[in-house]
Amino acid sequence: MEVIINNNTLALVLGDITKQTTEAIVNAANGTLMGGGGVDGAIHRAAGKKLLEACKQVRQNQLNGEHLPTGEAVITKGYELPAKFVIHTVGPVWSGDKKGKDALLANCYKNSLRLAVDHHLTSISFPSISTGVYHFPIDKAAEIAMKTIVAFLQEKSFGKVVMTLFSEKDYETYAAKLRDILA
Ligand code: AR6
Repeated sequence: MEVIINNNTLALVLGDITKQTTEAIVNAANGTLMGGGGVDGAIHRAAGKKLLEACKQVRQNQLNGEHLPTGEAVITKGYELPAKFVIHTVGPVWSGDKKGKDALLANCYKNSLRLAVDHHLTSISFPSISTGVYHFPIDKAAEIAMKTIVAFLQEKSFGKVVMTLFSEKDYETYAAKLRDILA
């Protein structure tokens, strides 16, 4: 599915984000930035060892050794990936007190897009942040992601945003939300 919003393209695709050829891909990381399972593991495997080194540098130089807070984003090169850059963000974990989690998930998309703009990038691919190991309900997550991206594209002259879904069910959920928002 592909729609044009204010001269920008928003595409939903079924596939593997490590294969995407947008200038940047977004990683659903954890605060340590030291890799993990799911999409994070796939990105680190495909990018090669230098990505972990770059993440260590970011922790040291930009975060004073601390974890990347939930909802925030940092950028590294993409190394062996087709994408030139990886934007790492940390989604909220769906457990305990759910208050404020919607806003934190929206921040992941907003801050990743802001970082892409700051680096003069014109294309970016997102995975479905927080809906794997972090258990954010997909229906809610899809609505937040699509609303945030559509609002951004309505405001800005950016280029192309690709939402990369890893299962047909996820793809259908995001597509239905996007159709609702644009109706
Ligand atoms: N391409 C696109 N999407 C993918 C890929 C891929 N190659 N692999 C998985 N997905 P998750 P989270 C989908 O668990 O919920 C990690 O261990 C997956 O099907 O990767 O934000 C981190 O280190 C799901 O729809 O991320 C963190 O500790 C979506 O990506 C934690 O998991 C997100 O699932 C982050 O959890």
